[in-house]
Amino acid sequence: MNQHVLHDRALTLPAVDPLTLIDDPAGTESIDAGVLLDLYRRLVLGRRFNQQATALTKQGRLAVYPSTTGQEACEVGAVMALEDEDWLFPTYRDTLAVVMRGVDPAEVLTLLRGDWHHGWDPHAHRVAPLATPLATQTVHAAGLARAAQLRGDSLAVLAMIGDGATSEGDFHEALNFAAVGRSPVVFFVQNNGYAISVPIGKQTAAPTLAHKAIGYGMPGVRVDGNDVAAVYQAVGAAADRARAGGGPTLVEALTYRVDAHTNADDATRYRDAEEVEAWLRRDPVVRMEKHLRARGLLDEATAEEFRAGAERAAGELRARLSTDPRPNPDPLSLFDDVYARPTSQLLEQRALLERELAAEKRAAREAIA
Ligand SMILES: Cc1ncc(C[n+]2csc(CCOP(=O)(O)OP(=O)(O)O)c2C)c(N)n1
Repeated sequence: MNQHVLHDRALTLPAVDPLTLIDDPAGTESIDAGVLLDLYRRLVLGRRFNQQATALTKQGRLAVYPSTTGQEACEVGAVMALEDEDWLFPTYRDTLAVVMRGVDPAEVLTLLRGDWHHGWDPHAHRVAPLATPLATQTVHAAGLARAAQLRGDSLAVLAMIGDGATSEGDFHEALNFAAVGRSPVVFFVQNNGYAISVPIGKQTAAPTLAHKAIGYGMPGVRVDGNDVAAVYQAVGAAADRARAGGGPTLVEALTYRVDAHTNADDATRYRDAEEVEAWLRRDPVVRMEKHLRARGLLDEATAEEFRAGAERAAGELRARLSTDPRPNPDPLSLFDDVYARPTSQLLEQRALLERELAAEKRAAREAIA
């Protein structure tokens, strides 16, 4: 009888203990010292970016901001593991990851400012738009990776996703599709413990999110998401494997969102201060700084230079968002770039909005007359 072989390689269950490097002074010796310093510089920049963006919501310059304070090691480490030819597929929370990819921070915040539906040219930076519908970016990432594979392009695709979004059907379809085609995707889950107010325990019955990989036929890895060097190493290894034709990997990073879900959320309603305190003691910026100092790689002058650089970048962003002319787009342009040939439902919705806008204009004219 013909024996069908499901796998050509045995997959082992992921270790529950996450990979961590920076708690041990010798832990990062395999990573170049210049890279380690650059990772730290970017953590400092990232923390300041989060603080500045949050302040801009209070000043009414930004409509909404999903902060990654506490998650900077994930945002920085994962993106810095990419090569120029690779692609990034972020979610709404991953603004910092997009900045780290080299996109102008003011453009990155365009959507969150409410100016326009998107802010940069995805092809120029190899960065897809921030996806607000949960997990849709994972199918787009799997599709692009498959297309690149069929064209013979050597690249890796990084799809970033939250723990809550792993309950979406799209996540299942993306992992299944990528694994069957052995497509070059790294699915990077930032497990920050909550989907708004829903804790991870109510999200999945799996022992860990990394375990889910085994069911699809790809390796699953757990990493300390507050250790920038460990994230850099784990995502880098998965991306190298993807580029070399080894197929997709699921990387679960354990981290914590220190701020509320967005500035519109009150996190004290669903989590207690002790929990937040415990995670603050594992702050990714402080931990990396300690590690570098213990290894003698960071002196005070360099630390000060990094802080000053972050302060300058924050000042520039504040000035840009306060003075840049706002585009004020036509509301009907909302429908322009959805489909090449719009569906009948979309045309109906467009006509409805057109009538409502005309009625508003008439009412305003009558009020003046
Ligand atoms: C398809 C879909 N359903 C519901 C929502 C509303 N929603 C926005 S964020 C969110 C929680 C997501 O949590 P998680 O994936 O853990 O990401 P985190 O915000 O923690 O980074 C929900 C339910 C949405 N944006 N899209």
